[in-house]
Amino acid sequence: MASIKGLLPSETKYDGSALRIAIVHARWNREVIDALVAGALQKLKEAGVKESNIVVQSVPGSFELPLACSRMIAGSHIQLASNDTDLLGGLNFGTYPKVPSRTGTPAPVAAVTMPNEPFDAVIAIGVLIKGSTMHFEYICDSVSHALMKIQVDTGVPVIFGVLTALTDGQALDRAGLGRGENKGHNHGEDWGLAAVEMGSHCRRWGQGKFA
Ligand code: RBF
Repeated sequence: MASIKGLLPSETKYDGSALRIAIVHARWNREVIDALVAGALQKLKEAGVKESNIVVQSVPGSFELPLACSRMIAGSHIQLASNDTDLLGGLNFGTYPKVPSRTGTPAPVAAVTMPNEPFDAVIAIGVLIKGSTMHFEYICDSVSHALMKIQVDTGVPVIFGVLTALTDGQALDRAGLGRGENKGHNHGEDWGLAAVEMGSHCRRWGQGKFA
């Protein structure tokens, strides 16, 4: 019997051409990671995200992902601020579109080029495979809570691209690398689409538009 489980594709096709997206991935379990990152990149590009607006960074393991997301989101705002003529402007978590942080310092409307825009979404990709110690449980729990906290605190969508697999086979299946007849589905593709969808929503919602 067909399973009812899973993500129904969105009826809306989101346009990523104006979005800036970061991917940060761990290097543990590299074969699976590489497939997931490739899947996410493929869907970002298919949605129109420009290559120059995609930043990819790596960290050692999944435990490092939350800090990396947090610093990259902050860094993208600082990069934006340093481009402003208003020296105190810019650090502006969760507010889209960018609005001046103060009034009274008339700054010429700068043509802000895309590579200096803050990230519209960050995709955190890691692969945790259960071993014989409690490491797995601690890392899964702390990383998922920390990633959720970052997105809620900053207002920047953090896409949860962390596989928590009980076996190598489960991890391979979820990256479309299954060794059996069925290769499985590459969840990195869903994360790329989720980043474009959430980035688009947050831009609109930040402008008070809900239609
Ligand atoms: N990182 C992962 O991304 N996936 C893993 O499956 C994973 N397993 C680990 C198992 C053990 C016993 C240890 C000590 C670390 C593991 N890490 C794993 C690395 C972890 O996320 C982190 O990079 C290191 O603990 C350094 O902070």
